This record gives sequence, structure tokens and C-alpha cells, in this order.
Amino acid sequence: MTGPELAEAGRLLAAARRPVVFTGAGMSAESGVPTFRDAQTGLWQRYDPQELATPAAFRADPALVWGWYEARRRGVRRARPNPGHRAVAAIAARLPETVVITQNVDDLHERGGVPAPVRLHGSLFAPRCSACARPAPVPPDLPPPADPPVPPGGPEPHGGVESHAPEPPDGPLIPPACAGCGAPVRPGVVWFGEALPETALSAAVEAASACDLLLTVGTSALVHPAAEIPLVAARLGAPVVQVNPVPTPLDAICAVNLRGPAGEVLPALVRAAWPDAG
Ligand code: BV8
Ligand code: ZN
Repeated sequence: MTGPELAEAGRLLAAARRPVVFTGAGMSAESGVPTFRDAQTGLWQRYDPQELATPAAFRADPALVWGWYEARRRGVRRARPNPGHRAVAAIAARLPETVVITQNVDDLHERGGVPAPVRLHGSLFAPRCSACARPAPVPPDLPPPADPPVPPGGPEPHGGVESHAPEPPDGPLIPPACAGCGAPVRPGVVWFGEALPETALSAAVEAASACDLLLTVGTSALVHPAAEIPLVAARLGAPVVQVNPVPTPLDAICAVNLRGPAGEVLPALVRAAWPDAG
């Protein structure tokens, strides 16, 4: 990607000191993690993700919903951060006040070199009891493919847990029982109709209110209240730059719309901002 839009976005990034990078499922698409817009595959194709990702679905059929999340978690384990994730880490390394806010429940930002993104919708790697909220262990899996080394200070993927349990086939899976109260364990994600974690939401609103640039990457901006984060920044006068192959409801508030895949556009943007970045 080249052209005046990229040059303008590069100028805005080079001038920024407190950028926010706000990401959605498109950020991980090139890592092979399906977006919410992408058709589901296999057993899951007859289910609407927005129906499966609800407390009601889990109450109605815990094994179906747990199986879906376990399949997604195993898919993420097999995935790798893409050059887009690494470019976000490069921005954060160059501008220490950068805040990365994600809607994604995969751990590719962390494995890509961003130790502590603000997680609005939780994580696939933080199961807890559905009754007493007691944290539960992440089920053992086959060792993931070795990730390229993460810069010093980056987290050990998955706490270095290794095991040789055979991978169960994609399908319903009875959730483990809580070690404390015996109730079913649930995925540590925010389901539709559930409130976002207060700490994460307020950290996100605070960062968007204080930022001098907001980069929104790979989101359709349809799910609320997350979709309001870029609006907070724009309302307070910060320029917003969007990376998405297609138009979204955010187009109108953006100073620059970069139409392309994150894995290609973000490295080009870093080079445009800091030609010496190499
Ligand atoms: C709540 C975790 C109340 C689970 C998720 C206001 C207006 C309308 C509706 C509402 C409203 N307020 C609340 C609602 C209801 C609802 C909502 O927003 N519904 C929508 C569908 C209309 N919101 C809620 O229910 C929220 N909770 O309101 O609680 C409450 C309050 C107090 C007390 C009690 C209750 C909770 C919402 C969170 C739900 N959980 N995820 C899981 O993952 O299973 S949301 C989930 O879907 C994701 O986290 C993400 O947020 C969203 C998907 O959106 P995107 O990430 O943007 O992905 P998508 O696939 O849509 O788009 C991908 C984009 O990438 C596309 O634009 C594509 O072009 C682009 N792309 C593709 N490839 C690339 C690319 N871009 C760059 N590079 C590429 N290579
Ligand atoms: Zn419990």
C-alpha cells in the first residue's frame, strides 16, 4: 500500500504521543482466526455466533457452547500473530504511552509483543466457574507451534503449559466442573447481554478521551458499547485512522481510511511514520 492516504496517516502517527490502537476480529483474520462476519464451519455453521455467545445458550446447552469455545481456543492455539500484530507492538515499543484496546478474545496481541492489551470482551484463556466465578485451569492441549521469539518482557504463551492430550474432535464438550462448587465452568468472555468488565471499559474510555490519535483496525463497529470507543476520541478532537478492506459506520468520523488488510497496511504505516524503522 502507498499513496497520499498512507503518507497522511504516517504523518499523523509520527506526530502522535498517546495513540490508541482499537482492534476487532479483522486484526486476526490473516492469522486464520475467522471473524464474526465469516461463515462458521463444520458443526457450527448452523449456528449464529451471536446466539451461541449468550448466557441463555449456555444454560440451554452447556456442552454445545463449551465445545464451540474449545474449538475456537484450539484454533487460536494453532494460529500465529501476523505482521499486523507485530506492527502494533512496534508502535507501542516506539510510543510508550500507546494503549491497545481489543474486542478480540484471542491472545495474538500478547503473542505478538503487546503484553497487556485492554480486553473489552474477555479472553479464551481465562475460564471461570459459571456460579462462583472461581478461575478454572485452561484445559491441557497439544503443544502449539513454536512462536517466533517474543521480545524480552513479553509473556510466556499460555504460562508454558505443555501436555500430550489428544485433540478432541470439534463438537459438543461437557464443560469441566468447578473445583470449588462443582458448577459448570464457562469461558472467560463477555456474552451478548452481559456487562463489559468495568475496569476494562473505564480504561478504554479514559484512553480514548486522552489520546492524540486513534487507529481502528479490523472492526465492523456494530457491537456496543465497544463501537463507541472511536467516537469518544473523535468527539474530543483526536484524528481517527481506519484500517479495513471495506467501508464501515466509522468511515464518516475518520481523517484517513486505509482500505486494505491489517497484515499489509499496518507494517506499511509504521514504515511511513518512521522510515528509519527498517
Ligand atoms: C451489553 C466475546 C448490557 C464473545 C463479544 C446499543 C445499540 C445496539 C445494540 C446494543 C446497544 N447496546 C447493547 C447492545 C446489545 C449488544 C450489541 O451490541 N448487539 C449488536 C450485535 C447490535 N451488546 C451487548 O450485548 C454487550 N453487552 O450491552 O450488556 C448490560 C449492561 C449493563 C448490565 C448488564 C447488561 C456485550 C457485547 C459483547 C459481546 N461479546 N465477544 C465471543 O467472542 O464469543 S462481541 C464479538 O463480536 C467480538 O468481540 C466483537 O466485538 C464483535 C465482532 O465485531 P468485530 O470484531 O468488528 O468483527 P466482525 O466480524 O463484525 O468484523 C470484522 C471486520 O474486519 C469487518 O469490517 C471486515 O471488513 C474486517 N476485516 C476482515 N479481514 C480483515 C479486516 N480488517 C483488516 N484486515 C483484515 N485482514
Ligand atoms: Zn464455582
